[in-house]
Amino acid sequence: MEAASGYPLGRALSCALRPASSRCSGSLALGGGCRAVAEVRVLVINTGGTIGMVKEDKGLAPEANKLVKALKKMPMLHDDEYVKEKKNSDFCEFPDDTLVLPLSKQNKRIVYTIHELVPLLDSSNMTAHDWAKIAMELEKYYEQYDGFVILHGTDTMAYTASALSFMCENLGKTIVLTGSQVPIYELRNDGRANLLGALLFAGQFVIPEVCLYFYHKLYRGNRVTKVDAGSFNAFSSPNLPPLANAEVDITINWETVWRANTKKKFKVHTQMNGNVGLLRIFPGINAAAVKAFLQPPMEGIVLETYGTGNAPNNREDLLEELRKATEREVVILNCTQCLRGSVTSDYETGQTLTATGVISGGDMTPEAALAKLSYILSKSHISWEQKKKMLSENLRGEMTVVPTGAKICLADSKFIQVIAKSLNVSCKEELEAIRDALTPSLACAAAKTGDTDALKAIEEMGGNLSCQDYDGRTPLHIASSEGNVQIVDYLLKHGATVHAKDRFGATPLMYAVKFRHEEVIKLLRKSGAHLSSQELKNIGTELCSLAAKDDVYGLYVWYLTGANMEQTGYDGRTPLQIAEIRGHVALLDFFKKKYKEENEQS
Ligand code: ASN
Repeated sequence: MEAASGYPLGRALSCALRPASSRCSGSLALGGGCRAVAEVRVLVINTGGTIGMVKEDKGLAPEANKLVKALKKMPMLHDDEYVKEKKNSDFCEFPDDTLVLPLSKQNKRIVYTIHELVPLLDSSNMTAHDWAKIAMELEKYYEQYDGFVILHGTDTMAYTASALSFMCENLGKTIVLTGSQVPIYELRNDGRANLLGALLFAGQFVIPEVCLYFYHKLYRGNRVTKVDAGSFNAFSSPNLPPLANAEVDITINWETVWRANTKKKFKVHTQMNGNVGLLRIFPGINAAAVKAFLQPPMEGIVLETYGTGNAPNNREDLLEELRKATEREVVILNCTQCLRGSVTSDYETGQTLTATGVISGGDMTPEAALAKLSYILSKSHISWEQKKKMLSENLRGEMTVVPTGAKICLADSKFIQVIAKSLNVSCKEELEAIRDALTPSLACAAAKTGDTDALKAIEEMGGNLSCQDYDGRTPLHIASSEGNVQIVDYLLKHGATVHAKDRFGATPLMYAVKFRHEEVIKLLRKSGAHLSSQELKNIGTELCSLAAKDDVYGLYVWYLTGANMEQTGYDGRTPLQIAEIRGHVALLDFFKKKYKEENEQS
């Protein structure tokens, strides 16, 4: 039941397609409001940490209800003029505690709100219960914000980042943990720069990972460890280069960014298993102490061993305790004590340890290994064998797994080679630059023509299928406009993000609605796509206009997006009231069915 063309587009898109000169003050109006296209929303969850601490008699401690007031006085972190202007405009409500960054180089306005958890904690006091609190907050507000920042103490930030990376299942938005070594209220501090950097990443880029931003670098959260208590450069990611560097320019290492390859919606898993622990071996370790550590209720431990995963193989008493534990199905995950490197099977001492039933933790940090263990052991519906298998797999980019089988590399692409030759290019970096320049156009063209093979080839060359063209469109935007369900499905399974916004602020879902592709809308929704809260708020007039024209299908596709159909138009009437006044029988029937369906669901 594809509708006839000529339907007035959603206001955002109709505005998007108008010439730039007719747009309101150089920015795009979305819906009925005056929101600039470049406005993005970030939720900051403040859990505590030095960044918001003040010196008390007994030392530094977090102080509640102080941060927002202080930030409002910092011009680099809040533009009060902009808020005043917005408050004076007719359509925009800005709650009092709203903060706004000055306009960024990327021409975006990052509007942010701080939610303070109670009580604020020194991160040394944090437990899995606090991780669950953060995760639930993320789930609750997931659809209302474009990105998230978590303010956290540095002492256990690597543990929380690792835990959240597993607890956040099918993540599609950017989450950035940050904090500081010196309180933001002090004259010389690192809090301001860290908060600013974290907001810029969370607000401007879709990096669907739990990240950690500190001292000009964005890291994968489950790869970091705190290495310095007295430096602003407190974190290191020994086995994975940073995801991004914020130097004079921001450079993102898109090839390293982890993509979930899933079509499922975001959800959080909060029931972590607490019967886990870390055990560091040392020369002469006491077997009785190891035995005691491995007793019930312990279900899994991370064993921190020497070098490439070695332990003494002349200590039968110790090996016996480890063997007995694995036979009782206690999981023992082997990680190196070294800062950098991986567990291997190079040494006899390491192989003897493996023979006791210990599993290799590869190049995972102990923090990530502990979090992974706690996460997997909490999944009660999977078998012990399955759990062990999952521990060896790369679930969130936490470990390096060397791919098996031949991989096509950049140099294998005839197309790129021909171009490179005519441009006199020979070095790898230049080849990569050509690939990156061509990928968006090639991938969007492949999405338009429905060429899965071309998409596969681009991916195999290391091209990113979430790449954006000159107008910020991704292949998913194109496939959604085309209504090509197979390509949409392929892209979703290969890491394409449903949250990408083009230059006009429109998501793939918005295009699917615009061109009325019902099946694509359903597929995108299943993968967690949603219209932003701002867009949802402002579609009343559009819905009423469809109701006035008795356009049942037009309303139905909006309904599929999760839009609130009871919104009023500019004259205060709902689409249903308009249908009643005009006596549109088919439309009234649609509303009746919709209410019936909703009642049955609730
Ligand atoms: N003790 C502090 C904390 O972890 C350290 C910091 O944030 N720099 O909460």
